[in-house]
Amino acid sequence: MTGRAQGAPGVRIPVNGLHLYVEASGPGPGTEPHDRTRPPLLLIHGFTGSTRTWQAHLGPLGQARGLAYAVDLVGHGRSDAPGEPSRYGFASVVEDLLGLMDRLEARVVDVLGYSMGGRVAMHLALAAPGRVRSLIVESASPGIEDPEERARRRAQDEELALLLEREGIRAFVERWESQPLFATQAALDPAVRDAVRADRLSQRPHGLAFALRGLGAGVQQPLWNALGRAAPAGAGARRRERRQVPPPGKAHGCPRARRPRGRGRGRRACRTSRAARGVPVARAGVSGRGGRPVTGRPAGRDFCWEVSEVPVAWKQTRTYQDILYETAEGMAKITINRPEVRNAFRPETVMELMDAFAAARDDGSVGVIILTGAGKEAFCSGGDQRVRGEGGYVGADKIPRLNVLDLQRQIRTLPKPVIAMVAGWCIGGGNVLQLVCDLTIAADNAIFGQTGPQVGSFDGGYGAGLLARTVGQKKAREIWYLCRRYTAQEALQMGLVNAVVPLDQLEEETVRWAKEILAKSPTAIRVLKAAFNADTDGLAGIQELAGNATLLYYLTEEAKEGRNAFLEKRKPDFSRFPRLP
Ligand code: 2NE
Repeated sequence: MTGRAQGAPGVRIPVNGLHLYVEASGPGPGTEPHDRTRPPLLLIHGFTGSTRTWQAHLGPLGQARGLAYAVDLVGHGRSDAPGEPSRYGFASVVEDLLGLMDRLEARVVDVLGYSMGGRVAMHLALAAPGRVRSLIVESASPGIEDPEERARRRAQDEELALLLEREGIRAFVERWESQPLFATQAALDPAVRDAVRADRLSQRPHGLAFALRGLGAGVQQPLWNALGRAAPAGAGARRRERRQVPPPGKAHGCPRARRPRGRGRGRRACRTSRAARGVPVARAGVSGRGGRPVTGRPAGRDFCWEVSEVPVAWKQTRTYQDILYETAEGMAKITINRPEVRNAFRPETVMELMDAFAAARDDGSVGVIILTGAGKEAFCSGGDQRVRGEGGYVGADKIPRLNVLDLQRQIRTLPKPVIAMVAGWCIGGGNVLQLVCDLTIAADNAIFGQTGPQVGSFDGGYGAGLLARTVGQKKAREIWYLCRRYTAQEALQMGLVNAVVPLDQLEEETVRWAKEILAKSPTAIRVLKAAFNADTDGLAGIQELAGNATLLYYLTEEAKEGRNAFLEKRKPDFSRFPRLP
């Protein structure tokens, strides 16, 4: 981070070769530190605005939310205004905002964007769905659909850009404020109006001119359909209790915010209150409920267009007796469905699980698998003790088995990440199942432990060895020898799980993790999984990693030459393939 801007309450942070100015607001002295499970709120001003746009609101929003940041967009306020026009395009601005989020250690944010800032916010959410939990957009259009109208808008913006460059900021502001759109600002409190005007007059002409050319509504491709496909955190639109939330890409319930038809289409997705136009969110009492995403006020008042997280629309794509198999959006969710026995598994359950994992492995549309238990009471309580016979667990075929060990290996070796989504009891063989998953997201009601030495059993494979690798030798021995129970927080502390979230956010958070992985290179993830296994799984792990090397080799022209030469009954010619150092 860099130093404080002179006379300013914020800091200028270097990102991708320029500095972005940021102001932050958090809990006051003596209050609880920021709750890291709630993402900060990122405020993005409109064209000619700056962090001053939010002056009256940043403090209260930070107090209410735990942490809020306001940023000056490139070319605006106290951020740099570089001379290269390419730094003002949506892609570049989004890249810079993501870099800024990294610098602020804000992996995920809720975003509130006004006007141009709203359009930038939509691009941010689409470019990095895993990093935007919810999006509140005020007075911003997803885009002008009619190409002719878009071209007209571009020409208007170019005219304004030239005015800025030739006649300077004062002439521009006078012209800008004379637009009918701002007529209602006459009714604003004079102090507010003067502040908005002073903010505009303090801008650098070339910064605004470049912003108009790079981020203007005339250059923006319409996002209506894209938003319909991918909402923040990939979740789609939610019809909230307050009703007015639109499905993205569709007209919504705010009477002033219909997808416009005819003249002015795409200029503003909604006309908003006087307060919202002059000083956005003048009454924005943004508040969270139990750590839920903040999504704004009822439409028709300050916030008229809202895209927010919804539960994934899972589709049951295979039918079983003891488990559920559902898929959606690149994920498969496998649920042990025996809540009456705390999701204990019997041989039939394990066989179904193996079949389901094989299906998820073979399904090219699935990139991440979520393993969970039905209900809030339990993830899994291990082997069903009622069917434990002489030599293992006895199923319908009357053969005693410990086939859960095969399932553990299957979860380990299938080349897609498996995330355990754990609520409630995670005990015995159930805990070993979550252990062999790549990642574990736990609800705050989760309880972990082994019971083997109490009920006459043990798992000396992954259950002992991998547990010791995961939590350390001493802790693993404690867990097995004493058969104690551990809370979700204790599990987090010992590295047994990756995150703990409130129970009602468990699926939301797990899906967010899954979608972040889905946005990454599948081959890199696949080989990394094998590499982690190679470190722990001996020759079997090396075999798995080597299998990936062979797979990649098969895809090369060099390997194909060997196969083709054999099939064509000729000598292979490997001479054209390089011997890299
Ligand atoms: C899981 C736990 C702690 C839950 O306690 P609570 O008080 O919430 O429920 P409750 O009343 O104990 O259980 C509800 C019903 O589920 C059955 C119970 O018997 C009870 O049935 P009803 O009395 O209503 O008829 N139930 C729960 N877990 C079961 C199980 N594993 N098998 C059959 N029925 C089960 C508490 O229930 C508990 O401690 N359960 C036993 C945990 C356990 O010891 N699991 C086996 C470990 S060994 C293993 O999994 C394993 C291995 O070590 C090696 C290889 C393969 C497997």
